[in-house]
Amino acid sequence: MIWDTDYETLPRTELAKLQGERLCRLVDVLYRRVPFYRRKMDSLGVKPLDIRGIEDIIRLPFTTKDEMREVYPYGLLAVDLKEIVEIHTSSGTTGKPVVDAYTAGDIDIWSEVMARTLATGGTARHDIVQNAFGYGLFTGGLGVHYGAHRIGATVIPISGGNTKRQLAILQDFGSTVLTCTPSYSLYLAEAAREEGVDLSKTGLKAGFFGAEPWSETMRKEIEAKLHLLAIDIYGLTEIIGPGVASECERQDGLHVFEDHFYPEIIDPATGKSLPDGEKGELVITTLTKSGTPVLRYRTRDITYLDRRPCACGRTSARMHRVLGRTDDMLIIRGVNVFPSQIEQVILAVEGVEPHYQLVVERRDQLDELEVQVEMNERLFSDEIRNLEGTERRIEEMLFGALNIHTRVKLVEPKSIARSEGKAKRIIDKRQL
Ligand code: DLL
Repeated sequence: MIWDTDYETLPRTELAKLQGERLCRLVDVLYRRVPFYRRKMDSLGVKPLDIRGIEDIIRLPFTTKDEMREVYPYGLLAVDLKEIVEIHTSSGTTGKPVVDAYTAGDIDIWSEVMARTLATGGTARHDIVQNAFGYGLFTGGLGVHYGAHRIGATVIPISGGNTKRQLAILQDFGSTVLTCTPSYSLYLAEAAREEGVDLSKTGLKAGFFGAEPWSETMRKEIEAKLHLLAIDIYGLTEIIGPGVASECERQDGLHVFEDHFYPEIIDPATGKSLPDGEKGELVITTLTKSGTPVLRYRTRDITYLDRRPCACGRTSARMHRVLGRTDDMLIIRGVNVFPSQIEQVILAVEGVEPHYQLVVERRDQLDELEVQVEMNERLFSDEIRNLEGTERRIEEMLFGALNIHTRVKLVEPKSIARSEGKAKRIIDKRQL
């Protein structure tokens, strides 16, 4: 279902015009009100009047996460602090967190783009949304919450974790929509099986999953185990939280809500713009936000864009599901490897679970990658199981896909830690 036909199906020429107008206004505001951006523009010799349409965006400076951290906490504010009604931050696990400060108008935009997101999977007023994204400074919980309110659906703000309670609520309240990370949805499915809860008998019909990378194979697994339509949703704290892009029912790329967030793809090494269809780093500019608007933010997420029309009728550019992150990319003996490529291979193997971890070590100057994959109960208890044979077979499949040798280790069911939020897939011991 299309939430806002006026904007979501706007002809592309009109969309470009609107984006151009919004960009000009944004640049003018940032230059006048935010010294951080004025300095950056001055250093490139660009003035607001040089920007006349959306095509001029490539003249503007990029913004990186490190630069944002340097001006923590309020250096990116484009309005008076008294205009701010809510603040979220990134987790800050690798340094100072990045701050997203919302005005009432920004919360309104967030509610709108999240309503568009939830509507893609058919969420409507009569739906009951079990929101298992974490509430708090993380944007997942409140983002979904505002979107569900805008639609008029019933939201159950259960937040992440407490898996038994999730299952009880799911059955007692007849939740029809589930929102959480893809890895947590599989953990829920596993817990349901153990508790004897038949998920095909619940009211679930759609699930909105994101905040971490997942593969097409993982989607199939989630859809089969939870008996719902699984929609990939994308966003990041620096931009607004979830609500930047979402798949439609066709599940063929994520529609970027381009009237609010302008996407570009660049070569991460040179910063040069890349054409549609070519893989590179996604860069986003917020066209309408007031509190902490962002110019050409380098997301570090790798994807590509497709501006061809979608069968659903929306006219916005679609981004391919995130292929990996520039900083999650493992370089193993000179070969670039993304965890998603490994996931795609192992989830196609009979007898293993969608729970895995990658351990990288350096021995005698050589990188070694160990892929730990959980066996399912059947393989684990099978007396004539041929674990070594299975391990070698997966190693061969991985070699076929990645062209590097890995060591595959089948581990006992439940031995890999489950996460209520984002899964931790990589343990890189090389830095120790
Ligand atoms: O994860 C916002 C969000 C909440 C998105 C709920 C979707 C659902 P951050 O914690 O700032 O914000 O993390 C942003 O997570 O740059 C991506 O690397 C990754 N990410 C988010 N959605 C997806 C997705 C939220 N659908 C970072 N697929 C982003 C792959 C994703 N990666």
